[in-house]
Amino acid sequence: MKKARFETEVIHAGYCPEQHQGSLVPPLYQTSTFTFADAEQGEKRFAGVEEGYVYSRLGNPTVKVLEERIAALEGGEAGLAFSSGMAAVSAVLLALTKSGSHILCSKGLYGCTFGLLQLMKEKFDIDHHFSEMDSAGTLESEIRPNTSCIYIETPINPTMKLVDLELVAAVAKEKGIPVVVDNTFSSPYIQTPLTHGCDIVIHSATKYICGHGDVIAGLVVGKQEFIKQVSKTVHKDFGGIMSPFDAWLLLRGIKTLPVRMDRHSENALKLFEFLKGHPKVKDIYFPGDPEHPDYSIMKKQMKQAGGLLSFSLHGTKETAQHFMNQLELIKIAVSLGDTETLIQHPATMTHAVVPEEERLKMGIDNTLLRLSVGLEAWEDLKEDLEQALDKI
Ligand code: LCS
Repeated sequence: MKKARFETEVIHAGYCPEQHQGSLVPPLYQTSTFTFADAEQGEKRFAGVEEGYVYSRLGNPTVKVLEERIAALEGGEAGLAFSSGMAAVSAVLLALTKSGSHILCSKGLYGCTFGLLQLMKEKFDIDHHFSEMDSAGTLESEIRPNTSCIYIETPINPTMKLVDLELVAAVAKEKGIPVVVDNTFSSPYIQTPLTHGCDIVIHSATKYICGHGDVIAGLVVGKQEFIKQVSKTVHKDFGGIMSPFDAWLLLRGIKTLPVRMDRHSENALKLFEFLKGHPKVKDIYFPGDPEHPDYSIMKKQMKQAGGLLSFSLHGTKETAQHFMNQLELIKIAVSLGDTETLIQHPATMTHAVVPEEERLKMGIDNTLLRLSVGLEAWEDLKEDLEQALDKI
């Protein structure tokens, strides 16, 4: 199929009905294994001299459609599906490092990614450190001879700080170091890191890609050679693969990604405008805020500001918790990118594993709250926030 516009690719990329009895929707190949016509065919498939499916941990037709679709959307050569975002993160980091390696990271990361880096350090002597990544000079001075990859979240969970992808990619290219970007917060509709010179994209597909809060999944996009290497090693042998049913649900969810993202972003902007001037709100972090320190980066690399914002309150941890408890429509839950608006308290939830000193350095204080703005009528969300703020 010829390359089409994003809104068309989310619906069609990677799938050809003629190859599946004309089925409009990709069929669910809910099978663990595939039969061979004869023993010789089995031998050839295992040897890789004949194309075809063998066993669903090594590949599955439903999952394959999703892998091809996400690769098309991110502008990459190939995709690979995982059982969770963390399975994708750990597979990529294990593929790119070895004992004694060093990983240079953006200043903040999702709590479990932080936990994984700790584990890699303790078990495998794979070191890391956090960088502001705010100038070529800073980056050049922080890259070590054993730096084997640069790992970025932008926007950073949950502080909403941004990293200039072109700046990092340019320095990394000169040094021959791959740049990995966790694109979960933006989805490919808002930001495509590969088109800014980065090498590998990761998604917790649990979030916007799924969009409906009913799947845990991960996706990786990169060069054919890298994806093949991961699929033949960590993916296959550690086995954190995606189930066909989850791929089928994701193929359904992803079709509406552009429509949903537009609405998430519009709703988030409305709530930002309401919260920004509110006397009980101490600080607000939203990339669409013209006063956000990284606003110019947002304009450069993101199509729109997205559906997430964080804000802190005047008061203490208890004030933040009391505020959350007053909400009636907005649900208290981790995860993000769902149709429902969700609020969470990073210091005691998503980033509870990060030691307090490190957490504060990342910019996560005890009153910081993260709002994943859903698809409800923004007026209802605003009224809910308003009545809860009135009670603190
Ligand atoms: N990367 C980012 C940026 C994330 O936010 C998450 C999960 C992951 C990776 C891991 O993905 P998972 O294995 O859960 O599919 N973030 C969560 C969050 O902020 N709240 O709950 C989970």
